[in-house]
Amino acid sequence: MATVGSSGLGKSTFINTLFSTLLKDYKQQPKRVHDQIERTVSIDVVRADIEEKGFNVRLTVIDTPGFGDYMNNQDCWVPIVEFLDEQHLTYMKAEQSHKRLEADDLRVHACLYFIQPSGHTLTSLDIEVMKQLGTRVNLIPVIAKGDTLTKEDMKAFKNRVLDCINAHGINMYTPPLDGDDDDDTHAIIEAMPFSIIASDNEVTVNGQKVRGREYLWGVAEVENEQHCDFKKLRNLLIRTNMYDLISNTEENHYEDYRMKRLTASGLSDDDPVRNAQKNMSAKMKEDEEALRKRFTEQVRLEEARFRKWEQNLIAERDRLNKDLEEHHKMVKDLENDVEELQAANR
Ligand SMILES: Nc1nc2c(ncn2[C@@H]2O[C@H](COP(=O)(O)OP(=O)(O)OP(=O)(O)O)[C@@H](O)[C@H]2O)c(=O)[nH]1
Ligand SMILES: [Mg+2]
Repeated sequence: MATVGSSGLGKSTFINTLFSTLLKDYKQQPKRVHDQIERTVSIDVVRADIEEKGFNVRLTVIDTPGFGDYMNNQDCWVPIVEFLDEQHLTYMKAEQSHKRLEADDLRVHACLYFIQPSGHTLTSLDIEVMKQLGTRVNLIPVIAKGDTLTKEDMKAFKNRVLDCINAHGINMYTPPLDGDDDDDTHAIIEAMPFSIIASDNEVTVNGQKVRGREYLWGVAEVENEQHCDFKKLRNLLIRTNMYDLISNTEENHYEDYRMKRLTASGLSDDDPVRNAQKNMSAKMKEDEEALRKRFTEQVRLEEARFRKWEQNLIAERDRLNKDLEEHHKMVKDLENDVEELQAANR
C-alpha cells in the first residue's frame, strides 16, 4: 500500500493511525513511521506483521513525500510514478530470470491519493497525478482531514470529486460485486471517495480511550462511522478486498506494464517458461472446473438415488401397513367367529 498527495494532508499520520489500530503494541514497535510528525522527505517503507482472522499478513506501507507548496508542482509526482514502475520492473526481471522475489516484492497493491478537503473540487494537479496513478496501480482517492468539513459539505464535496474523476476518465479502484456480500460492497462503494480522520493521540470519550482529535466542542473519532470512513477503508484494504487488490495488480496493472515494456523493447510475449506457467494455470483451472462439475453431478446422482430409495421405503411401509391392517382384520374376524361359535354352543 502507498500514500500519495500534497504535503501536510496527514499521510504519515494516517499510516501511524492505521498501524496503531491494528497492532496493540505499535507504540513499542521499533519501526514506527515517525515519532514526531514531521515533513516526509524520502520514500519510506514501513512493514508490520498483523494478524487478520487467524491469518498472518505482512503489511507493507510506502509513505511518500508530499508535493510542496511551490508555484510549479508540474513534475512533483514523477519520482513516485518512477518508483511504482521500478517495482514492476524489478519483479519482471526476477520473473524473467525465474527467480523468486517475494521478499522484495514492493509492487503497490493499493495507492491512497490524499485530497485536500477544500470543499471545492479537485485541483489540476490532483487530476494529473491521479490519471498517472490510475493506469499503474489500484487507485483509492481519499478525502484527508475529514473532521474539517461539515456533514453536508462533505457530501457535496464527495459528489463533486466523483464527478470530476469520471469527467476526466480517471481510473479509480472499485470493489467488485460478487453476489455474496453485495450489501456490504454497495455500502463501501457508496462511501467512496472515503473521508478519513487520522490522529496520533488517544482521547477519552464516555470513559473509553479512543483514537481521535479533540476540539473545544468535542471529539472527532477515527473509528466512529458517523465521523468518517476510516473503518470502511481499513476493511477494504485488509479484509474484504485484500485478495482482489492483489490479483488486480497482478492481472491488470502488472500485466499492462509488462506488455508495454515488451512492446517498447520490440520483444514478443514468448517467454517459454512463463507461457508454460500460464498454460499450466489455465489447465489447472480447467481441471478444477471439471472436478467441480463431476462433484455436482455425483451429488445430483446420489440425491436421485436417495429419493428413489426413499420412495421405495415409503411404498414398502405402506404395503406393510396395509398387510398389518389386513392381519388385524383377519384376527378380528376370527375372534368374532369364535365368539359366534361359543354363543351357538351355549
Ligand atoms: N484536522 C486534521 N489534521 C490532521 C489529520 N491528519 C493529520 N493531521 C495533521 O496534519 C499535519 C500534517 O500531518 P502529516 O501526517 O505530517 O502529513 P503528511 O501528508 O505526511 O505531510 P508530508 O510528509 O509533508 O507529505 C499534522 O499536524 C497532523 O496532526 C486529520 O485527519 N485531521
Ligand atoms: Mg508525511
